[in-house]
Amino acid sequence: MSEENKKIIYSAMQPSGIPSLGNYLGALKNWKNLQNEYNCIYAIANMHAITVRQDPTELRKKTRDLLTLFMAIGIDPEKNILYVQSDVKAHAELAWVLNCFTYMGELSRMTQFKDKSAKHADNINAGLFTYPVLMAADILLYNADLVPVGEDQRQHLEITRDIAERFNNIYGDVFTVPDGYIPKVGARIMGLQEPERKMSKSESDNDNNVIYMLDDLGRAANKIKRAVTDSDNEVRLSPDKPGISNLLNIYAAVTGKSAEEAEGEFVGCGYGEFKKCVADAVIEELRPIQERFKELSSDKAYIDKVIKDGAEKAAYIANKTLRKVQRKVGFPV
Ligand code: ATP
Ligand code: LTN
Repeated sequence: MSEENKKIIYSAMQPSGIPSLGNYLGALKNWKNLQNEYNCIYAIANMHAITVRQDPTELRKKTRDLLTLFMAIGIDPEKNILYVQSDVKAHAELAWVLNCFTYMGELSRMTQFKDKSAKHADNINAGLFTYPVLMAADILLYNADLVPVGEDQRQHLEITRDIAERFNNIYGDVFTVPDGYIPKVGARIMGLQEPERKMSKSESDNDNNVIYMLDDLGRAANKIKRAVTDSDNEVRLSPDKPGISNLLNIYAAVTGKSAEEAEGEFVGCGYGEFKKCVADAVIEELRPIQERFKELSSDKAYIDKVIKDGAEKAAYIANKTLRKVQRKVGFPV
């Protein structure tokens, strides 16, 4: 299919920490797999990241590291657009306009807002509240058809669609109304120590709960071996076996199988042996990514160039949409 006829994929990730295995299996792995079939645009959502306090030096480093990791996974910056959100001013400008088409009531129903304000009770800022509006601006600026994300972002995609439709109803067909692309397996990886809560790169107090993509591989294997399970020693999927079900999901997502296929492979297998198989699969997935990350990180000039080129390509598309919106609402453009 020619480049012009391909559908547009857009997604972003916050540089709020080193990505977790959850980020990888829920989002990044798909991002890589989609790059041949679609025109893909992937951003580092550093404007979203400052909705919770960040150390400035650290944030700059995490931003570069995340972009480097995108490439280490195999996302090609020549075929796709990789860029840093704050490099493209149109995001902030469109977010303001969309704020005026979003209701307080709908924002206050967002579960991520409720969770984050409970966690950061000393800093419930307006940015945290309007976070989904900026996310809608991200997606709508690029006329995205599909947005590959994990399960936790489903509600934010719904509000994006609502905002787009509301705007289109008033001004005509300005925005493409996007669909989510949520994987069947891996869309919600749970913590290894708290399998009833999602694995999160920045919200965990217990290091053993999360596998970070750049973890020492021996350490990653140990985290899996220490993962919380239960006492009946049967490897099967069940809502009352959240730890084992999570490990089965991880294994399935890494190997590209369904959760049921994975379950079938381990019938009659003890927990020790099962955990070893999961650990081996995860490690073999992470090893080449870590090696490539190390190589790429040493080429500072190349990363600078990818960031600069990405910003230019993204701004070109974003500015076209922004100008259209500004004309529609009556700004003198
Ligand atoms: P934070 O902990 O800083 O809030 P996060 O780890 O939840 O961040 P995001 O940057 O908000 O990650 O999300 C990046 C992508 O990873 C999103 O598409 C999100 O749906 C996906 N994702 C995050 N956590 C998981 C998880 N545990 N399982 C599957 N996908 C996930
Ligand atoms: N809120 C998202 C990150 C994000 C995003 C986006 C995802 C910011 N802008 C646009 C998809 C499309 C999250 O994963 N927490």
